[in-house]
Amino acid sequence: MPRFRSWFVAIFLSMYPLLAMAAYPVQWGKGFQTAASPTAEKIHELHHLLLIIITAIAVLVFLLLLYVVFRFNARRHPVPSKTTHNTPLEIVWTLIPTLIIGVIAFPSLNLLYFMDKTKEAELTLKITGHQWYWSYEYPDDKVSFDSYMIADKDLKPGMKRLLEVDNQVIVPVGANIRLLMTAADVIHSFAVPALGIKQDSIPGRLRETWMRINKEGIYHGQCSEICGVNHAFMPIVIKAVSKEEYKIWLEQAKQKFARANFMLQHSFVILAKYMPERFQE
Ligand SMILES: [Cu+2]
Repeated sequence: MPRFRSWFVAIFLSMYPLLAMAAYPVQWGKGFQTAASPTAEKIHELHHLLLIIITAIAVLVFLLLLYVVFRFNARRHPVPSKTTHNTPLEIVWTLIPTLIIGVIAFPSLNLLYFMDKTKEAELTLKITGHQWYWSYEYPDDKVSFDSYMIADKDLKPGMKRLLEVDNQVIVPVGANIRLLMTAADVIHSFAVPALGIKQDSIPGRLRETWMRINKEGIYHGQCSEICGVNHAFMPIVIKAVSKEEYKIWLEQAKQKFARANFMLQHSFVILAKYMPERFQE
């Protein structure tokens, strides 16, 4: 029995770092995915602060309620007080909640502005939501591609169902990356929990946020705005690699996607060329 237990502990401990580092949902996963960007770290800090405050408020209100129920019930307190106003008490119960809101508002607004944009962006990534896939564009390097989910039947061993795509977004680790978002049809929402990003992408508008990924790795996300029948099937995969690897990928991507983009841009010309005469005006 002790032997079995030590094995169990060993297996559990060896799995724990994996679970803790996962940037995707895991069985029995609780709490947040590990923060992999400054924004996500700050969101977690704010969450912990709020959790302490709301727990303290809930405990205080619960204790006050218990006190009232036991101390002032009809049996123990047959003649109720007729007091209607108590100025010092009213000042206190107005002032304390106001102070609490102030304590919450300061870090909350601070975080909101921190998430808003980055001053020194090394790279810009434009993200467009479509029904039902994402397309990505690196405007500085003239690279753009679409990213579709890998269907269940095409999954290879070790792949995560509903969370893998054919073309991953490759970005350099540690770089400030400006994210510009829009949508081509309906409202989508670009959400990657480990990076602390959740931003609606809206047709006809360009929205901005940013990310800096702390650690090399693969980060999964999903569209988080109900955008139609295949809403659940437009995942996001961001892979953070070293700056050298990124440069190599960029060169390959230019070649790989150039052909596809050329075909797309010229598809009407190509079609017209091989179409029967009667379709040509
Ligand atoms: Cu969507």
